[in-house]
Amino acid sequence: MVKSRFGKNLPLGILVSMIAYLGGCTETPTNAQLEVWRKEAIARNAKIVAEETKKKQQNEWNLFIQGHTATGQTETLNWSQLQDLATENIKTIDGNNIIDPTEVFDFTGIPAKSLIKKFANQREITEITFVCYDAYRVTINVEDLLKYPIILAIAKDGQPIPRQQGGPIYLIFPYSQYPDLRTKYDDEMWAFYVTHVIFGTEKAKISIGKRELNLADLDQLPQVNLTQNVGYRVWWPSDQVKLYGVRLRDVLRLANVNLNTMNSVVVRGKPAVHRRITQPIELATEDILKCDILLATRWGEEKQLIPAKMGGPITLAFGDDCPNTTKNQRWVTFVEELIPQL
Ligand SMILES: Nc1nc2c(c(=O)[nH]1)N[C@H]1C(S)=C(S)[C@@H](COP(=O)(O)O)O[C@H]1N2
Ligand SMILES: [Mo]
Repeated sequence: MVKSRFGKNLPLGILVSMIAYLGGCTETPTNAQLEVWRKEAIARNAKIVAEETKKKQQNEWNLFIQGHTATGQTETLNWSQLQDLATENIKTIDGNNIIDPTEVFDFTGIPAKSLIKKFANQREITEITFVCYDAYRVTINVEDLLKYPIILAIAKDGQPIPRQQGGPIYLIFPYSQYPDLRTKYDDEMWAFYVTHVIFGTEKAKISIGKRELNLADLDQLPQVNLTQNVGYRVWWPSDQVKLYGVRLRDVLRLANVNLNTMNSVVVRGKPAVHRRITQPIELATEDILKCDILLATRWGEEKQLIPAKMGGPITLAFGDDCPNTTKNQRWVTFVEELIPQL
């Protein structure tokens, strides 16, 4: 864009045509003609603004690498770092292209293998979980990620990947090159809008104001278990499941939150949909005192820790004794933070 003497930002194209008009023509344009040009200029401008906005959204997309990282810290990759890591091209059909399932695209992206080599504490992990903006997640064996060029694509045929096609970061599998891969990792595994890569499962940790509680802290509280259907989105049994954990009210008390003055608590999970300021997951103190709202850390007959594959190590669960309005709220996975509201 060029700064015009009118003080507004005008796209170069409009300026060039204005200059061409001023210099080249002798006839005065009619009002109707001016109106057409004006409308064309507005349309062009709107298109440029829309493209800039899209580019901006993509440029602001980060990828967080967590769990058993080599440094023990979260690694945050910004868009330009992601572009530098996007060294692999994979020509393949798109598992989710229902219009023409045979159409081959040229995807450019970051090989999962290079993320492992660069950032993982490889001895500690057997699987990696990819978490998406919408709380969807997929988990893949490290062995397969090292064996096959499974990539986090950031471009498709040289163009940024639109949201409705899984962008800006889309986990893709080389189906065309390795057709057998499809039986092991079907279309469901092509994860859209990936935001986090988790090596193994993180250590349980939850922050409440300035307090941070770990698994040992939670295990000291009275233990509760539930056997019921769960409200998590994917990769949980669809029938009755046993969940073990602690009551939210006990966790809040342990963190010295005064439940007499707290109005509600906002529960934040890792996935971006669980963190929206405009649509918080907010539980009223009244409900927290009345029914079993749990932070679950274990599940199943063997009372195993909840793995990243299932949204662990900490998930939010509602007991059957909770009113429908409460238990029909989102069952938050990867719970990270409780924010008391006074
Ligand atoms: N982020 C994200 N990725 C996703 C999904 C999703 O809901 N969210 N659905 C999965 C499933 S179950 C399928 S079959 C394909 C296509 O999903 P769609 O039919 O909702 O487009 O994308 C997969 N990737
Ligand atoms: Mo699906």
